[in-house]
Amino acid sequence: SYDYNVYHTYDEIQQWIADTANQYPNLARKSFFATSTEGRNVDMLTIGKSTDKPIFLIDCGVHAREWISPAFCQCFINRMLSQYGVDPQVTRMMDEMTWMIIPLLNVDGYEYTWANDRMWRKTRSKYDTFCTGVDANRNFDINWSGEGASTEPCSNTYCGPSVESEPVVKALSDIIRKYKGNIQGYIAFHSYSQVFVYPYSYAYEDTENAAQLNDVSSRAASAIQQTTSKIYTFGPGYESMYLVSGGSKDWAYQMGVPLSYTIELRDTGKYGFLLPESQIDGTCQEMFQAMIVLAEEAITNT
Ligand code: 0X9
Ligand code: ZN
Repeated sequence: SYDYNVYHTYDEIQQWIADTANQYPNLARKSFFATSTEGRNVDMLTIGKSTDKPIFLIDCGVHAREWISPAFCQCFINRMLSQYGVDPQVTRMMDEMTWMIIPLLNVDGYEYTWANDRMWRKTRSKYDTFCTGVDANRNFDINWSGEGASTEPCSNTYCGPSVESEPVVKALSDIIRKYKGNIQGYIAFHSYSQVFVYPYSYAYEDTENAAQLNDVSSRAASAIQQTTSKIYTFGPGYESMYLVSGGSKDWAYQMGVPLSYTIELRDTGKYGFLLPESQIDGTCQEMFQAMIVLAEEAITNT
């Protein structure tokens, strides 16, 4: 059976998505999400008992080198599917919400981290003679190309030649536009630094529900500490070390998603992006407890 405690290649993840949908036909559905710049398929798994409940949208693997992110999406989905009808909390999460999850968004970049450069971050689109790639988390339609993004193609935070120039960013934006009003929660999983980041990141400004976002992340962080003793911090993006323009969670919030987060998974810098596989399980355990808190908030918010 599938080993959730190792990192998998793009091909293995694609196969896993198909196998998972086949294994749980009543709880999971695979759909085409996007074709990447280099022509790879990006798939989405929609999971839940019904497909018409309020939506929780999750993406993993926006930044190629943050391997723990797609690993988390896979173990999260596996736990939801395998514990349905067994664990009452999972059953409630699956009964009351429709989960739309893209386990690996930046497929081209991810493939490149396996084949060529483990520390690659961006997509693999070529808009420049010398430098490749766009930072997918600077390519959304929120203060695009503003502070905290670079217009220089060689920069690791290059915002791209235009808004939604990246096919995977366009596809994620399209799905948020399509289900606008029905999406209660949105999370982009990144690494590293163990932090719950909520809007805004593009400006020194608080959202109308800042107190709620703060309270929810505080409770999620407590749940984590009780599970693995790991410390996660939380706060608005502008409070962290740098501003970010064109990021997905600011854009999702602006489109009406009340609970919108970037979550930075393990660790705090010892291994950084090169998090050992031995820490996948602990990361999954702790973040699952946080997801229970976030899901409950999303359910009672509706
Ligand atoms: O820079 C980013 O896109 C995110 N960090 S990462 O190391 N995963 O690349 C941070 C996005 C959250 N916003 C802020 N920290 N302001
Ligand atoms: Zn990232």
